[in-house]
Amino acid sequence: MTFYKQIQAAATAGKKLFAVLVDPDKCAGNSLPHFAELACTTRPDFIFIGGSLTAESTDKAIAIIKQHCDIPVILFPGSAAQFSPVADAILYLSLISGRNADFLIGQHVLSAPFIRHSGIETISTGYMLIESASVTAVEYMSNTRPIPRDKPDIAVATAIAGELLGNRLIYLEAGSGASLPIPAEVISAVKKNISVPLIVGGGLRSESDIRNALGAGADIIVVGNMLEKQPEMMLRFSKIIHEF
Ligand code: 1GP
Repeated sequence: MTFYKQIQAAATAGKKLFAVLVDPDKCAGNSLPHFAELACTTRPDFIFIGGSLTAESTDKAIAIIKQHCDIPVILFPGSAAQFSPVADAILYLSLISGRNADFLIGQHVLSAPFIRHSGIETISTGYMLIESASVTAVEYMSNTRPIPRDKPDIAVATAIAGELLGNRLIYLEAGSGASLPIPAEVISAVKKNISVPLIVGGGLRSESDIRNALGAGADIIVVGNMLEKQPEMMLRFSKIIHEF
């Protein structure tokens, strides 16, 4: 079964999924093997890998993860340069909240021949940046404006457009390390208006942040920053998500 079919089946069954995010640049020293071992025992559903700006090799980071852990590794690339054929799948992200052609189609053209040649599963994803309290790395690096956090109607129209264009997932992103996560009103409004699974991430730090996102309708929860600082929270978050 493809990863997308697994995601779709889980969303249909109301079974929530957990993805931990690894930024290859923030895995200096021994932290990545330890993180991967922890993931191996905690069993999140996916390891997403990528970042807005990375200098480290994605191939190398995936190789380290795969030495220590059998959880599927899914690319969550900040640019075409982060493509790696050794990942298990790729979220083929179109930044549909923005109006920068490079992130709507440009990076895709650059990476498409490599992706096709690799044969890895490709999951088209409408990626939507929602305003947080301050400028995030993804906002700056993508040179796009996020959707205002108090305008759920714009988020809904954007998500519907993303689905109509053929995206098979919608990802509501506050930005890695965002001071404020996606408002529950935006999550629930989008969820009510789409039929593809919904990913929510960015600035989720506490159990209540995660419960709020799940309660509002997130199908997949992504946590990065918080677990870099406190990896031991992975087990707690995993329990909350899987028992929700
Ligand atoms: C960022 O949605 C992810 O792209 C995760 O964000 O690092 O803030 O958890 P955090």
